[in-house]
Amino acid sequence: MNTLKKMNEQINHELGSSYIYLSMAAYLTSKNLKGMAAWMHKQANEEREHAMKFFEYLNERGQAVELLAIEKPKNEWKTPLELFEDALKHEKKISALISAIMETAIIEKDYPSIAILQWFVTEQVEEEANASEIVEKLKMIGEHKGALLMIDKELGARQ
Ligand code: OFO
Repeated sequence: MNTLKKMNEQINHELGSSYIYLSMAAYLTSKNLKGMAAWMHKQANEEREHAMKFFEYLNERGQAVELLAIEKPKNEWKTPLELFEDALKHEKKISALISAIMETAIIEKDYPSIAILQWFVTEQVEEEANASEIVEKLKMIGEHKGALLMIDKELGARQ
C-alpha cells in the first residue's frame, strides 16, 4: 500500500530531522549557546522517537522497514535567528509531508494509519508553534547580547 510505503520514507525524514537538529546543536555549542544547544539535543531525540513510532507501526502492520540514506546536514549559520528560521522552515516541510501521507491514507481508506497520522498532525502544530515562537523572540531582541543570553537560559530549561 502507498501509505505504508510513504511511512517508510517518512522514517528517513524523521531521522533526517534528528540529524539536522543534532548539527544545529553542535553549531550552538560551538557558539557557547549551551541552553539553545540543549534544546536542540532534546529536539533531535524527539525526532528519533518520531521515526521509531513509524518504524514500530510498520512492524505491527507486517511491513518490512527499509532504511534509506541520510543527507549531510548544513553545519554553519550566520546567527541563531537564521538557524531557528531554518528549523521552522524544516518543520513546515515535515508538516506538508505528513499531510501528504494522510491524504494517501484517506484515499486508501487505511483507518489504522489515519489514527497514527492524526497524532503526527497534532504534533506538527506544536512543533511549528515552538519554532515560530523562538524565531519571533530572536527577531524581537535583534543585536541585544544580554537578551540573547536570557533566551539561551530559557531554552535550556526545556523539559
Ligand atoms: Fe519535528 O516533527 Fe518530526 O520531524
